[in-house]
Amino acid sequence: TPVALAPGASLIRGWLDLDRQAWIADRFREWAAGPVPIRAATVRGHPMSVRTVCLGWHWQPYRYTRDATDVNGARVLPFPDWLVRAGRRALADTGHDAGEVERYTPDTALVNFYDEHARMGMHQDKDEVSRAPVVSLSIGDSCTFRLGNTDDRNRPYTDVTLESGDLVVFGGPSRLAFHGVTAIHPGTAPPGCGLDAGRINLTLRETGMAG
Ligand code: MD3
Ligand code: FE
Repeated sequence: TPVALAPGASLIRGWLDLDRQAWIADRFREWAAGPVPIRAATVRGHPMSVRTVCLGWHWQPYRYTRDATDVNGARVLPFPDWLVRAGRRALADTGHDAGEVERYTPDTALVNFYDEHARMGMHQDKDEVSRAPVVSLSIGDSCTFRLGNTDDRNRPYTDVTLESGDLVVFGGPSRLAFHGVTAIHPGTAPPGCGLDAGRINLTLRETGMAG
């Protein structure tokens, strides 16, 4: 049953069972190996503490490309159909209407890995042309996720612990809200989730890019 975090933002705890979490963690290890290896993106001259591998389109701050010209020049892996279906099911399960569910065609996943020291500062996701919802899936250690508002990076905000298996859908007025990850909680990954330490977060997005 979904819990509203804010207008347009819904959380479903334990949306992924442990077997699916472990299966996705295995896929993560394959994606991370290449053709474009997982890397810390560089923002204004500094490497992020989070490491990211992309599917479909490659995110380089602050644009999407097909080739990872900031890493090794290779083309990113295609966006798999099973993630399109997962994205649609996520919208349906969080109460989005049938028309929106049918139209939703995520074409990009940003797959983030956090070690126990990694953080993500408050930011807005504005690099997509589409304003379709973002779907977030968490696996491994829990984190403190901070959801702010659309106007002021600093306040007000609500903090929520995201745990392994949790789904969050960010649409409507929450789509352009500031958000970040303020802490990882080491040792909280549940046995059987497929990750011994650290946190994986997948975000599914529609870029709105042609072709
Ligand atoms: C709210 N990732 O990749 S997921 C990101 O846990 C990102 O890795 C965080 O922020 C993570 O850009 C947070 C939750 C999330 C993702 C996208 C959003 C929340 C969002 C877009 C709009 C509003
Ligand atoms: Fe974000």
